[in-house]
Amino acid sequence: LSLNERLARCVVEGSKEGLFDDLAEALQSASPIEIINGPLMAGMDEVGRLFNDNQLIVAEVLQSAEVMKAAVAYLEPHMEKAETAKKGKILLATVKGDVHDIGKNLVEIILSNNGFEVVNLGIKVAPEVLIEAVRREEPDAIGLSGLLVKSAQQMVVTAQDLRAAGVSLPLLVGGAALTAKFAYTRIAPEYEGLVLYAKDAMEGLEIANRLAD
Ligand code: B1M
Repeated sequence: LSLNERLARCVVEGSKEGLFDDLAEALQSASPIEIINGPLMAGMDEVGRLFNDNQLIVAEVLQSAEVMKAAVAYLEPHMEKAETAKKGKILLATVKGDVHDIGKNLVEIILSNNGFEVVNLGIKVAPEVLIEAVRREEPDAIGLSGLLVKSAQQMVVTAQDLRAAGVSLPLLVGGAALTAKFAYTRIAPEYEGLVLYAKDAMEGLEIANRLAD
């Protein structure tokens, strides 16, 4: 197997055997983000496909998630860090009812490596908890992540609740079940402030940088 195939296989099989050696080798010719977006994401997509096809059970998907998290943790110190003054504070949360956090945590790593202060509220964050955190933390923007189809709808509800609470900070939204179209036609009309869709963590950073300028 090629190096990329071995890395993807570690994720698919939920096995850390050889993982860190292969990551070290991959780092010689690719950046951490390229490794994450390439072979590691390819492995995760395959996990999603196999799970959808009933060839994997939740416990196995969880093991794959553990491998992905371990790989990201290994790569993190190798990521470029911008030595800049704090550009702003961003609250991050996975929406109510959703436990998926690998993508959100990737967004956290990339934003905090690039000058943003990030307050990560974790998973299954109910609108009232988010609103309380907005009052406490006084952030410059809010980031919501969600991977389930129902999470996209939950983002609409969250946007409505934020508006009702008088919050109009820029709202960055992302996650596999979301599309730009849904963000701009379903979430944005329910919110007072700007709604911005990011397809991945790097685009999330670009948007955050634009907001900070
Ligand atoms: Co779940 N799961 N899962 N799962 N899981 C999906 C999402 C699914 C598509 C798999 C499938 O069926 N093919 C499916 C959703 C179906 C749907 O709603 N359409 C699914 C399901 C059904 C479920 C359960 C319901 C299964 C069950 O219990 N029967 C259950 C849900 C529990 C719940 O949330 N209430 C469940 C549970 C789990 C595990 C716990 C086992 C585990 C999560 C572990 C964890 O996160 N700690 C898990 C996993 C790992 C997946 C898949 C396989 C991989 C997700 C992932 O981590 N990808 C996933 C299939 C897939 O996506 N291929 C699947 C890697 C990660 C880096 O990508 O999070 O998409 P992602 O982030 C991307 C972008 O989306 C974006 O940037 C990242 C890339 O840079 N992004 C943002 C994300 N958030 C952003 C925020 C931003 C900006 C960009 O700004 C704020």
